[in-house]
Amino acid sequence: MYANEPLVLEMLALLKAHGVRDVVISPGSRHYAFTRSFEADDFFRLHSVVDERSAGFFAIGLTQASGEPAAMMCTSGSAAVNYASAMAEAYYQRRPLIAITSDRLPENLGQVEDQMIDQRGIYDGFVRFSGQLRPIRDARDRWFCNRVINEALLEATRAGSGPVHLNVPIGSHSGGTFDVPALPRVRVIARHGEAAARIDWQAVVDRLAGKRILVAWGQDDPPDSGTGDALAEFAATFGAVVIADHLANIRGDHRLRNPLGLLRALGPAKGKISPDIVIGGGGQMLFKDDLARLIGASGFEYWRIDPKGEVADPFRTLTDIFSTTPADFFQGVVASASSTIGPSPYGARLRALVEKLPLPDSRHGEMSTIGSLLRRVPAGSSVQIANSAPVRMAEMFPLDPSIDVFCNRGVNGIDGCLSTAIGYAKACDVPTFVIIGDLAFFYDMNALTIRDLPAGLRILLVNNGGGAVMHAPLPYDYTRHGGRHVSAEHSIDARGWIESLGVEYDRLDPGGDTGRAVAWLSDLGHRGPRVLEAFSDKIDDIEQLRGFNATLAMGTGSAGVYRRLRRFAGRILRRLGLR
Ligand SMILES: Cc1ncc(C[n+]2csc(CCOP(=O)(O)OP(=O)(O)O)c2C)c(N)n1
Ligand SMILES: [Mg+2]
Repeated sequence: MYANEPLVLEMLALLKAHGVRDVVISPGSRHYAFTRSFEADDFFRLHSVVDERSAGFFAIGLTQASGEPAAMMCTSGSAAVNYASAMAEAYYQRRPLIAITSDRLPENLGQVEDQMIDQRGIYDGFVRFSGQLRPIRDARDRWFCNRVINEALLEATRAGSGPVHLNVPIGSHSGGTFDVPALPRVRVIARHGEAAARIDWQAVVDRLAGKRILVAWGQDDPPDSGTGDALAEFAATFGAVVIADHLANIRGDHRLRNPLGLLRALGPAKGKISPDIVIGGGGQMLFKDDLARLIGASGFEYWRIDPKGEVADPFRTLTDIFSTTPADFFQGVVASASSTIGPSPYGARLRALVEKLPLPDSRHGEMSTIGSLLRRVPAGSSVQIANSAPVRMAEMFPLDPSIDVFCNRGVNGIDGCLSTAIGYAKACDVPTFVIIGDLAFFYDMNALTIRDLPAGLRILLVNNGGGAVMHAPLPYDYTRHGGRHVSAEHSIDARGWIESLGVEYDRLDPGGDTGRAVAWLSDLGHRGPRVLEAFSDKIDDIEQLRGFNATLAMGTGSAGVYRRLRRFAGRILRRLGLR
């Protein structure tokens, strides 16, 4: 019988699933629940070696003989340190050694606890992967430990092999029950081929055939034509559909228009709307949390395409990693798909839903000014959007397929957005439109002193007197107070600074002629940078976004409902003295 201890069960089930048979155990009671559970399973070949230095080198010998990974487990403190020399040897000899070290609970560190040192990172410099586990108390802990153990075991044998470390905090080394008759079914992550040639494409096609497939792509450079065509063909073959925000730079009918709007409108997916398989790649996704809400409960598999083969599990259902380029993956699958595969109706079904989504109305404010500009940006230009509300609002509007879109979405900073845009515009001979809020602008305003600003640089500065997006999660009764410290309310404008630099400037006030102002900004007949500062109110702006989202969530798409909601929100704000 196995220990009635979820972390022990998860560890053993995954070692077994990844084919790790040899386990070298050094004596100790801290890991007794593991030891006794290993003893209960004939799959494992157990070896007892007292000295942890010797145990490590002994395990290297096992890997030399079998060509397979070997695990070793010891107690905490100097025992764990004593694995170090064998770990260093394994690193340079490229041997798949899995060091599993017992530890005390992290909160006991430095608290006069017996046999406890800081074991995080003790093999740094000669280990491929270091995972810090935690006791499993709920589903989130279980997902986390499952992912980290999978990640370590995948890394041990990847591209030439090497040592990995899993540090296991154990609360108590006495008691415990051993009445679990079988290991649980656990999620096993597989990594397919470091080279496209090694992937069994037919097996991949068999798993995809007849399935509802959603391709969810994150921020990426515009795909080359080979990749773009391969994705389009893949979507057509399987009836798949692509959900990606503007920053993914994917164009074509297979990409859903207005993904954020669709996700808001759908709510948690049921039945025919829920995907069977989600295929992902690229970087950050603006709507990751919304997408997780949509598909979270539907039990889908998540496959990740990543040339580096890294483990990223944003929806906690990762099952397969393809270490290939997107072009290799989509071409490989399509080449093996027989003509008898009928495309599933999934893509067409979601596209039909998108057709019913409304666009935001044209009331003055941040969202409508951004929409007006995006409608006028000339084909072949680029758009650089700053973090905060603008990047979310821009998502509500369609864009000409010739326009490339960028944003510093790697870590979502409001710093440096203007500098990045100017760097891009200088190196790239296309008109560059920057959409930026006031806080992001003033943060990085000295970027405008960069010499020789590009002639095609056009900046829409949406000045709503603070950080509108900061108000989105605030409760109504705090909104009034939140202005000072949460959203850094101010009444600064940029005119003086911009004109002092000799850059052309115009302003757009509420009630002003948006069409004329936006036409001025996007007039490429003029050679030289321009800034349009559009003024609005940050609470109004965020209310418009909230109201629009609420309209979408009601699923009617009716402008009437939107107006009713706005009136309702207005009444509440007036009652609270905010308007
Ligand atoms: C360097 C950095 N500091 C703080 C934040 C937190 N933050 C995110 S959005 C935002 C407000 C931005 O306001 P603004 O540029 O005026 O855009 P708005 O939401 O008003 O359109 C802040 C402070 C951040 N992302 N990065
Ligand atoms: Mg602002």
